[in-house]
Amino acid sequence: MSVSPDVIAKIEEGYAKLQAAPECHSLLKKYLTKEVVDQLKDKKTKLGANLLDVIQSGVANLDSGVGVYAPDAEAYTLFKPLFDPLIQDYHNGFAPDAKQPNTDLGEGKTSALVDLDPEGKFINSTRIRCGRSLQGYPFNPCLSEANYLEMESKVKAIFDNITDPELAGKYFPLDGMTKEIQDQLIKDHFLFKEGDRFLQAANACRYWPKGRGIFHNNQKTFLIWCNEEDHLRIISMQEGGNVGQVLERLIKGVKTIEKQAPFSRDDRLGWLTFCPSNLGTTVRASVHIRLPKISAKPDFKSICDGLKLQIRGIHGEHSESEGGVYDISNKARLGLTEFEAVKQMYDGIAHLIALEKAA
Ligand code: ADP
Ligand code: IOM
Repeated sequence: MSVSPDVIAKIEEGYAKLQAAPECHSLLKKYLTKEVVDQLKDKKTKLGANLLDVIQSGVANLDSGVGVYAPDAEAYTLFKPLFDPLIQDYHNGFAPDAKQPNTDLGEGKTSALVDLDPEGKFINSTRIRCGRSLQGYPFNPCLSEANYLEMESKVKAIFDNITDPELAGKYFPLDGMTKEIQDQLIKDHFLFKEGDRFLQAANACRYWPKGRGIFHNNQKTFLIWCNEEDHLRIISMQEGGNVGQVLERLIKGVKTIEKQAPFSRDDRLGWLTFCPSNLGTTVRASVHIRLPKISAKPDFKSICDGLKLQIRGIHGEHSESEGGVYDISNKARLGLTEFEAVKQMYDGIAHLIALEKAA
C-alpha cells in the first residue's frame, strides 16, 4: 500500500512550516531539503511507517534540537537521505560509510577514572546511562498496547532475577503509582518526566502509563527506565564526582541484563535507539556541576562545544539551569566506544574544573 495523499500533504506542509520558521534551528530543518522530501514522501517501511512518522515531532516542536525519530529499525535505511547527514552532523562527522566500533564498556579500565572533585566543590552528582531496544520489537510509534505490556512483563522477570546485592531492587510500574511518589522521583532526578511534548508529538506516549515504569535498587544508584523514549534506559548514578565507580556499576548492570535479553544492534549504527542522537554506544555520561565563574562567560557554550560536551539544564533535556547547576555530558554517542564516550565527558569536565579554578 502506498502513502496516502493526506499524509503526503502533511509532509509537504511540515516542510513549508520549517522553512517559514527562522526561530527553528533543528537538524531536521537543516537536512529536510525539498529534494529529500520529494525522494522520501511516498516511502513506507514494512511495518507501515512513513516520513511523517519520522519528522512530526520536529515539525510540531520548532525548538527541537534534533527533531526526528525512527519509528522502526528499517527507517534508518529507508529514510537514509535524511538520517545519514543528520547523524553525521550530530555524531562528530560519523560518515555514511563509517561503522560503529565493537562494544567496549571499559571493563578493567574504570580505576583510571579517579574522582573528578574529591573536595566536593563543583560536582553534585554523576550519572551514566545507556539505552537498549529489545530484539523483535519496533520503536514507540509502531508498538501496540499488547506489545508494551508484554515487554514490561519480560523485563520485570529479568529484574526479578537480579541477585547482586549492589544491583538488586524492585520494579515500580507507573500505572498505579501515586502522583506524589512519581513527582518526588522526577524531582530527585531518578524518573523520566511526564508529558514530554517532543515524545508526545512523535507518537511515543500512546497507552501511557501502560507498560511504563522504573526499576531501582534500594540506594537508587542503579535504575532502569522501562518504555519511555527507549525500551530500556539503564542508569548508574550517585552523589559526587567518582566517575569510575559509576561506570563500574553500570558495566555490572548492563552485563547482568544482557545475559537475559537479546538487544537490537546494527552492524553500522551499533545499539539501535528511537532517536538518532542516541545510536551507537547510547551512552550519555553527565555531571551536575557548579562552575559559577566560567558559566557566566559568554563563551561558555563554545568552550563546551570545543570539548565535545553538551549542556543541559537541571531537569534534563529541554530544561533550564537552576541555582547555577548545569548538566554537562558527552554529546556524541556514535563512532566511538562506550569507554571513549565516558572518557570524553571525564576529560572535558576535568578541563572545565581547571578553567574554573584558574578564573
Ligand atoms: P537522558 O539523560 O536519559 O537523556 P534527561 O536529559 O531528560 O534524559 O535526564 C533525565 C534525568 O536525569 C533528569 O532528571 C536529569 O536531571 C537527571 N540527570 C542527568 N544527569 C544527572 C546527574 N549527573 N546527576 C543527577 N541527575 C542527573
Ligand atoms: N532524544 C530526544 N529526546 N531529543 C534529541 C529531542 C530533540 O530533538 O530535541
